[in-house]
Amino acid sequence: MKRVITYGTFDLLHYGHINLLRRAKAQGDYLIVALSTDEFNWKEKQKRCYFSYEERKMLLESIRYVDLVIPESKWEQKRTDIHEYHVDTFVMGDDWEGKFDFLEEEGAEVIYLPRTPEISSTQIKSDLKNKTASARKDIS
Ligand code: C2G
Repeated sequence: MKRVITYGTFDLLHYGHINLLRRAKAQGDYLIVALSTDEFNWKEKQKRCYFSYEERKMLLESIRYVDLVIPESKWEQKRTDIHEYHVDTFVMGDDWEGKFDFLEEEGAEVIYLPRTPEISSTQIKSDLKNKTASARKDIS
């Protein structure tokens, strides 16, 4: 059984995330998602999530491509995760191209997949903000 792992925040889950998870699963038979905790997101990525870790975890666990969700609480855990979860392949979107090649030293294949270009959680938030603002203008 080929085991794949990927990492991320997955806030405001959207089709770009699903495209990534589908292609990551296609690299093997079992997909582990290391989901950034709320603390990790704020401390390390200055991201305030709309959905809490538990809510984001529940959403991910409902996706057919995802077999296991574990917490991502620090950058450094990737090396040990490879061994602890017997991972064969590490997958990330290509916005991270080259950043995790060192995991090959742990015996994992490292794959970067093209991002889905036109969608992001940040984009969703700003679109919603603009739409609300323009809607307010229309009715005022
Ligand atoms: N992604 C994608 N297309 C998008 C948006 C995201 O392919 N339009 C991919 C990203 O490249 C990443 C995954 O979906 O592989 C999760 O994206 P984020 O939740 O933004 O994760 P990120 O903040 O990049 O955290 O240790 C690694 C970090 O936890 C990654």
